[in-house]
Amino acid sequence: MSDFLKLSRDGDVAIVTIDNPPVNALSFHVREPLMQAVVSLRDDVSVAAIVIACAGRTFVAGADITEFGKPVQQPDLRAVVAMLETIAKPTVAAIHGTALGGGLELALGCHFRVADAGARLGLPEVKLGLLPGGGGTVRLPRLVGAVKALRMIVSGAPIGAAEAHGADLVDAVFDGDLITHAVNFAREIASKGGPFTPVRDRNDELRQTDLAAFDAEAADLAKKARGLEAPIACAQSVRNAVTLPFEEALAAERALFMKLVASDQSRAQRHLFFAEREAAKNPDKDVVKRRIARVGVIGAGTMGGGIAMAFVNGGFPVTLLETSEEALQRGLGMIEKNYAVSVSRGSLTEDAKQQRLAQFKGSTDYADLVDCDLIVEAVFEDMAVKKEVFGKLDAVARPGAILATNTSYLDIDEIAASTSRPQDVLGLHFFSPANVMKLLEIVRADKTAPDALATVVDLARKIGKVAVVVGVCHGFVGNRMLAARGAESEALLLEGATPSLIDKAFTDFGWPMGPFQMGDLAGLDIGWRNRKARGQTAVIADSLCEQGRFGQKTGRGFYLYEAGARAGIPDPEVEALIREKAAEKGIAPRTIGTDEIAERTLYPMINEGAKILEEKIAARASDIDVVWVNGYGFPVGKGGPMFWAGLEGAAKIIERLEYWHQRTGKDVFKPAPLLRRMAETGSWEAGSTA
Ligand code: T1G
Repeated sequence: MSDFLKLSRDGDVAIVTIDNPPVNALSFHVREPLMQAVVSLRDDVSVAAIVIACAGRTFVAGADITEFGKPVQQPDLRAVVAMLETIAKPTVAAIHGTALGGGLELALGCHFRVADAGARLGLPEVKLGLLPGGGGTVRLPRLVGAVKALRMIVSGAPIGAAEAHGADLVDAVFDGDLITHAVNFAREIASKGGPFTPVRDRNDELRQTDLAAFDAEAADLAKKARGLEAPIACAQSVRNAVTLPFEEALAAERALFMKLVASDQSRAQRHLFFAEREAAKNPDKDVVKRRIARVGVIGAGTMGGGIAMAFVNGGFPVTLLETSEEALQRGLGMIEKNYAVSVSRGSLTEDAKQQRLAQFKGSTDYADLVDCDLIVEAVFEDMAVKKEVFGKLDAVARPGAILATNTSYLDIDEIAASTSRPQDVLGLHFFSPANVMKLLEIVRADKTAPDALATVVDLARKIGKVAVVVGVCHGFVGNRMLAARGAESEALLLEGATPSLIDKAFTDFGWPMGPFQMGDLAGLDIGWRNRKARGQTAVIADSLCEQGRFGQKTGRGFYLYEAGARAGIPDPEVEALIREKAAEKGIAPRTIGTDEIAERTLYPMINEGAKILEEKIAARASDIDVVWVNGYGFPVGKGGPMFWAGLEGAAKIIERLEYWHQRTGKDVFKPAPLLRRMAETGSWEAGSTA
């Protein structure tokens, strides 16, 4: 039939096998022969039933994302599904691995769906700034009900085969040889005789929809959209399925899809999809990786405990080391508490919790790290302390063990040089809480061996992290740009802005929270200690810390926190302190607008990103976007700072940076050469090769 699609027979059952590695995306070169196959099998009287299946590791994982933004080649997915629904003999989709997006929509075009027990089914288009454009918003509610469809489509989260069976999305779940089961299932159905009702004509579920309950749920979900268009469009399209005739709802879905696919938000989220995969690619895929069976973590504090959980959750037993039994028990207690919270939320069973806890071995003796293949240090952020720990590690760790530091700022080349094995030293910069946050900045030091680096890049995927390899500089990629973004925050306060005004500008932009809310959450004392260590000052933040205002943990920071409250309220004392410090510096307050806030915080951050690319600390601009979206909450709908710079316009950014450079004389505003080249060429990469 074609290289991407095979036809075979098992007696009177025809099997259509899609074979388009790596994930059987529904590219045009699949859709065309698929359409031909559907038509020929429909009309072949010797065929009593049709099974649609896939070769390789998964069923169809969606439409081909690389085709978006290009002219659509016919037949498109909707035409293939519409043709499928004209078939009178039973059609059965045999699902293994994942049936996602257009893949599930293709399966919804079949009369029946059977799945392997390990299969996952979902419509994740919202994560690409889209909605299901192949009829998913109109057909899925007809099977699982409008509210469940709404939840599945607005979250984009896949469900397992058992849940899908319970929701009538799949008709049977099998273990073992799926194709044989599917053929037998199809033959049995055919033997019972039709008619077989296409999903499009199944309206019973929809008729039971409580529209008021649906709208309440949709309104709730809309609140969490934070300016993203796709979740709203998804909810509207599912609602149309309830209120409009099938064809009208399908046409409305198409119109919404076409609007979203052309939007900057979807382009941004598609950029991130490929950027994450590019970043995770091993710089040296042919190098032989080291074997990692057991992991050691030094320090059982907030970071150490979270890192240890990340490895255990990823299937690795952990030796957790602390300086004293008391500190060790405190750390293990915190870990147990965290798992107990997951059990209470239903995201973990009590059994699973016990199994995971059994993977931890606590110790206060460095000698117990001798059987660890990777050891991650997460102790106090001080160079002397780090060197002392690496000195001890150098003495006890087995030859070939990888020695990693979780420092957020410090010079890893200096730490490596304090050992006799710098080739085994690198940075694994986790983000707090380390068992939750996706991002992992992997810091390649000057002497880090390629096999050590390749080993941890692979390991990151195994523990569910989004990895980005970066070079050594102060603060690496994320924290270095964070410093540039924060450089003007204090100046903006002194000149008349308030913490809540600046934070509102950030949340309006799409961030989960602004810099002052984030500071209060993380603890103002961390930055204070770092500034003191570097001989730097921040008049307002330092004054707050001198008063013991460390943020949420002390109930007062830039905001006031009533007992147990996570949301802070503006504190007149802080505003008075700001005015007092401004007066001391002879700065008269003035009105500051949102544009100015963006120009003096986001533009310097992008400029710093350009310098990071110039210095080859990051391999590509999209890596910086992956760092910021997965580690610092940069809005996904804007694609990350470097992608957003393209939307905002590099020429405009340069013009405003030059204005503030002239006005303030501050280097943070001096446009980087690569930013200028980006303005000329329109791309960071083109600029960086010049
Ligand atoms: N289109 C094109 N390429 C894709 C792709 C897709 N849908 N999915 C994956 N790839 C590439 C990916 O870039 C990588 O390439 C390789 O396949 C392996 O992927 C009309 C609008 C299925 C769970 O959103 O979630 O259908 O880097 O590294 O970790 O309604 O891929 O090797 O060159 O991720 O095993 C909806 C997207 C599309 C699912 C497998 N579908 N894919 O994860 O492998 S929109 C999705 C995934 C749609 C219709 C609409 C994951 C996976 P390279 P990988 P993995």
